[in-house]
Amino acid sequence: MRVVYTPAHLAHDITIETWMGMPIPANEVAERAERIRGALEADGGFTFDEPVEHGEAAITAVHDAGLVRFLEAAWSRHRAQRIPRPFLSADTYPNRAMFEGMSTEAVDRLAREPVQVGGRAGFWGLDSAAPLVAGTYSAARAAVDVALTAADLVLGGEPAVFGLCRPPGHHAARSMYGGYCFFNNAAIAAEAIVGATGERVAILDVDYHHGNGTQQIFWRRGDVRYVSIHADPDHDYPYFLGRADETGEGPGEGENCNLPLAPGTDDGAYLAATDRALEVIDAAPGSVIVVSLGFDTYGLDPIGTFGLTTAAYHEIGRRTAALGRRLVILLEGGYHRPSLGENARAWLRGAEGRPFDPLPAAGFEEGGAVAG
Ligand code: Q9C
Ligand code: ZN
Repeated sequence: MRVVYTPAHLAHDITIETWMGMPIPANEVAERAERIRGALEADGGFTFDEPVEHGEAAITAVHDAGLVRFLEAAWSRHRAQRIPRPFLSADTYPNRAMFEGMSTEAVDRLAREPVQVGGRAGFWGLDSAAPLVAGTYSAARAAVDVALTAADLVLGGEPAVFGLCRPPGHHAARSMYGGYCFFNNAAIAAEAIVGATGERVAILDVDYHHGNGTQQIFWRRGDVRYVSIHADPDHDYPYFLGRADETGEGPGEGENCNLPLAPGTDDGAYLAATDRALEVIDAAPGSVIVVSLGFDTYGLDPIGTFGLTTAAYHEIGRRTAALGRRLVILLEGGYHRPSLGENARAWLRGAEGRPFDPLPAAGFEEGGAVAG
């Protein structure tokens, strides 16, 4: 399988994030992508391509240009304001109750994008889990190029390509970043594929978290079917979206399918949900699936509660490919660093119909995670 990778992700050099008001060691770190690259290199069955630069038009096809401008300038504004913090995080978020009783027109007129960057980060951001540093914008742009290059390779005839995107994307909405995500790599790729083929495209999101951004972007779209398996938002981030009764509106009615699962979900229940998700995808025409692939469903993941095993990833990859559609597979989350390489290798080998044999030399320093 071909893999699109660039060391440009290293510029998004994150060591600390904030969680519920306190600094904690960052989860979405550069080591994640490097672990996966190392395992795929060691496998020998993967070849690596550098991304091709695609420019801004593919991004503004799904994102507000104001978000792009904010992210581009945010670090220089942070520096210019001499904010004594190692990364940018918002000072205020515009809770909708701040405007209670004011008309939509009044709010549009009065609640402009703030001038100071602590307010601007709240205007464009969802939460404090997406710290922004000097190299974040260039890395996020490169992740988009990784996704678009993977899509190009598939449109050129490859049956399945893996885009090693970092930072991830599925929490980023049209006009919002958050949840470690800045640009929605999968949505940008799906939009580009619709544009290039005129076909319908399906997105299968198997990250542990609901891809609120992808859902929002395609909510009214009849040509992109979004199907997501994730932790029930009654229990986990992003809390406000991801329920089964969110089915889309207008031309998108029935094109959004959420399959929330209980905390602690294991292989059996997850594979049953996978079969349901694949049925929903199979029921609409189209020849390409964009996969938002997260490994935070793994049993040892530090922020997820599910109990998936490496063997399950091999099987999910196998079943996804068995639909017979071409796959643009893009990395989202997954934070148990020692297992990421083997889990990615298992999934991708499954998608190629190859067996999975654990690499003896790749043993997980922090525990025998191969069996989960
Ligand atoms: N204790 C992705 O997986 N909350 N984003 C973290 C940590 C934010 C996850 C809480 C989770 C965002 C792409
Ligand atoms: Zn996630």
